[in-house]
Parts: sequence; C-alpha cells; structure tokens
Amino acid sequence: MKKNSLIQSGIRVAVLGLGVSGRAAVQYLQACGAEVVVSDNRSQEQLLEKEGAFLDNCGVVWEAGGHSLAFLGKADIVFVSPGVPLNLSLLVQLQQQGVRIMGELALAAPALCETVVAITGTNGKTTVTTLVGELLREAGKNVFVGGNIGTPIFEYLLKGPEAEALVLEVSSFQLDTAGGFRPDIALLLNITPDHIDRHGSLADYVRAKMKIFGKQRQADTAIVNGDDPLCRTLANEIGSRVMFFGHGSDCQARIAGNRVILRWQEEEIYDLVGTSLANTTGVLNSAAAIAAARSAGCSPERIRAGLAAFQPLHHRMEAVAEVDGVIYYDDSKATNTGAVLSALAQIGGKVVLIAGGKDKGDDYTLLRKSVKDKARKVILIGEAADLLEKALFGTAPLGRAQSMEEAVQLARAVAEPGDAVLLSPACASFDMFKSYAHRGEVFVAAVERLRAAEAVARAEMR
Ligand code: UMA
Repeated sequence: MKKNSLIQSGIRVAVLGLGVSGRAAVQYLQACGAEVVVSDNRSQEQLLEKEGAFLDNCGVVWEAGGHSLAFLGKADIVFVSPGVPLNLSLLVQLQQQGVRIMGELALAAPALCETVVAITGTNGKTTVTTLVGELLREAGKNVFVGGNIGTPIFEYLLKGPEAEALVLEVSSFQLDTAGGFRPDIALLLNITPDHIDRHGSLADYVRAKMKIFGKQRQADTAIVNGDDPLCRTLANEIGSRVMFFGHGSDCQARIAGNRVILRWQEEEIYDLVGTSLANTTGVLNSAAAIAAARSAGCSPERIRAGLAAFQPLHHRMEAVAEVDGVIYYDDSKATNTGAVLSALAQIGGKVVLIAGGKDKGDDYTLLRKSVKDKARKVILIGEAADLLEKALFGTAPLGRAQSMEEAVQLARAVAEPGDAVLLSPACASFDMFKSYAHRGEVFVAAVERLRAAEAVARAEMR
C-alpha cells in the first residue's frame, strides 16, 4: 500500500457516491488509517441490495437516499465521485464550513512518485490511453493503466503491483476536482462540445479539461492537438513545454499520409501502413501516443513494435459485418457530435446513420453539414430522437425506431450496395441500455441476425 501525506491516521473522510471510484476510495482510505463514512443518493434498499456486503465488510457508517449536511459536515475531507455534480449547494455549504472537497486525482496526487502520463480530450481518450500503455509495456516498463478507462488509481495505490509509470485516462469530471494532480506528460487530444448538461457551458467544460496542465512545471510535457483550432489557442495558456501533433509543419509529431514524422534529436519516421492504425483517426492517435511514449523514454524500435501489435478497441468504428455489399459499423462509443463527425468523415460512400439515445445537452445542429453530405437516411432512437429530428430537419430523410432491432431492419431496407450502416449515436446510452458497450453488443447481435436471415434466404433461392 502506498502512503499518502494527505491521509493521516484518524482523519475523517466522507465518500460521496459508492460506485467504482467510491468503493476503491473507501478501501484505500481505510488502509491509510482514515475514519471513513459513505453517503450515496440511492435509496436504502437499492444501496443495501448492491453494496450491502461491501458496506458490512468495511464496517463504515453510511447514509442513503441523498447527502445531508449533518452527516457530511463532520468530515475533514469529502471525496466526490466523478459522477457527482459539483454545483450541489450542499458542497458549497461544506466548503464554507472548512471541509475540503476533493476528487480522486487530488487525493491520490501526494502518493504518486512514478512517471505519470495523463490523457484527456473529448474523443479518443480510451484508445490513446490503451495505446500509450501498450507502447510503454513493449518498451519493457511496468505500467499501470487506469483512471476513467475503468480501474481507479486508488486500486493501484492499495494493491499495486509497483509500476514505473502510470498511464491515466482523465475525464473532465475527474479534472474538475484534480487539486494538486501534476502529470509529467499531459495529452489534450481534442475538444468538441460534450457533457454540457453537467458543466453548464462549453467554456466550463474547457476550463475543466485545461486543469490537466494546471499544476505542470516548466520541464513537464504537454502534448496538444495542433489540428484542433481550439486546442491551439488554449496551448497559449500552458506553462509547460508544448509539443503539437497533427498535420502542420510546426508539429513536432507531424502526420504525412499514414506516417508520423517525429522531430526528436534526429527525425524519426513511424510508418503505420499495414497496422490497424492506418486510418485518419488511427494516425492522429498514434502521433499523440508516439510523442508521449518517446517523452517517457521509449526507444523508436520498441514504439514501432508496439504500434504494429496494437489491436483496435471494440465499439469504435468497428466494422462488424458485410451483408449484401453493405458494411455495418459499430461506433457505439460515439456519445457526442464530435465523435459522429469523425466517424462520418472516415466513410467514403453513403451512410445510413443510426443515432440517438440519452441527451447530454449537445448541439446536434453541428451534424447538419456532414449528415446532408453523407447520409442516405438517419434512423433515430431513444429519448433524444425529438431533439435530433428538430436539429437535422431538411438534411436527409429521417426515420424512427423503437428498438435497435427495428433500427437495423430499417437501415437494411434503405441501404444500397457500397453504403455503410453506422451506429454512431451522439448520445449516452442509459435510456435504453446499460452502457455504450451493451448498446454496441445489441447492435452487433441485430446485425448478426440480419446476416443469418439473408444467408438463409439466399440458400433457399438456389
Ligand atoms: N451518486 C451519488 N450522488 C450523486 C451522483 C451519484 O451518490 O450526486 C452515486 C450513485 O448512486 C452511484 C455512484 O455515485 O452509486 C456512481 O459514481 P460515479 O457516477 O462517479 O461512477 P463510478 O462508478 O465511480 O465510475 C467513475 C466514472 N463515472 C463517471 O464519470 C460518471 C467512470 O467513467 C470511471 O470508469 C470510473 O469512475 C473509474 O475511474 C465512466 C464514464 O462514463 C465510464 N465516464 C465519462 C465519460 O467517459 O464520458 C466521464
């Protein structure tokens, strides 16, 4: 277990939200000697049903059904899970009483002595985090890969195994409460509107993202997308050493076709032809990851080997089937307009787009031009269908489906050979599915049934 100068024995910490982050926080903080209590907004029945055994094992005092000042006011520190909105008036009252409000990054920061590579951005975080982790491993380093990608940092601090480098995906929610978190190498992949329902405005979302650089020192490294005009402007605010990646001639990791040319002591060429990364998004992600891996001390040879071995992640522009000349893409991870625009740009021909789900406050009119240029039809699903219909009216024929099965059937009916059917929802999944992964799996299963039915129909015709 790694010691933490913030968590002295006997300090009182209230954990707000008992999800993945909250459970790891309880265990680590208790191991550090803190007196931990838990507060969760689920009803007592729901909390006991899901977390009863955990709460029993830890022996913590808890409150359910909401968060109260009386309960939390006794704490020295309130640990907020990433999903807890920071504009709760309760949090303001607690701060006024002198209680410190901290997230995982802030609380973990004093215990981190390894090289820390942190990755943020609206899209591509998980892929680049995984890729950087793989490149560092390929270079022989012991690496912990975690954060928003799924494994809390507290789990590493509690159980190890000891790593030389931490590669962390950090979300805007986590960065909002990042405190003294200081990554040695910080990556900003892109910024397009997302999570506006939580942050309130694009400006506040950007402010949260920029906290990744907030505590960096001059000698630390900032790796920033030089193709993204907003990121370029924001780079002027960064105090550490900035490296751009992108197509511009001033980019230190410069893209030329499917190659990345890195300006290091000498020029280094990373050719992605023949790898799974040889596409528009893959090359951009690789340029960022190469700059990070090189900054973390990996050799060009090991980086090339890591790039060659990399396998793409599921639910991100994953071609899952071809049925009668139509390719079906599962891009369920595309939960904002920026991701959908990137998906549409990657497809050459016409697209039947399946979009919709739980609205996050995005401005769907940003899709109008691409949809007009590319879409043969858009099939809308989920709670945000009305909003999308209003935003896309007049761009392409619009249809509605009540289930993913129906959406796939409707897409099949209009798609022509050479077209793509693309699930790229621009929305969260929680209105109809457990997660974006579940949504992708349901889509793939529906496509598989379609493929099987078409195969039977063809056999019968022979
Ligand atoms: N809760 C409260 N009060 C509130 C809100 C929530 O008590 O006001 C409780 C809920 O009842 C629940 C718990 O808090 O019991 C859930 O906490 P959480 O929403 O913070 O989620 P965790 O399970 O801790 O998972 C979090 C991240 N979730 C969010 O940011 C919403 C996970 O990212 C992350 O993998 C995990 O920590 C480990 O770091 C998910 C995500 O969707 C995948 N992230 C967003 C994204 O990628 O776009 C940012």
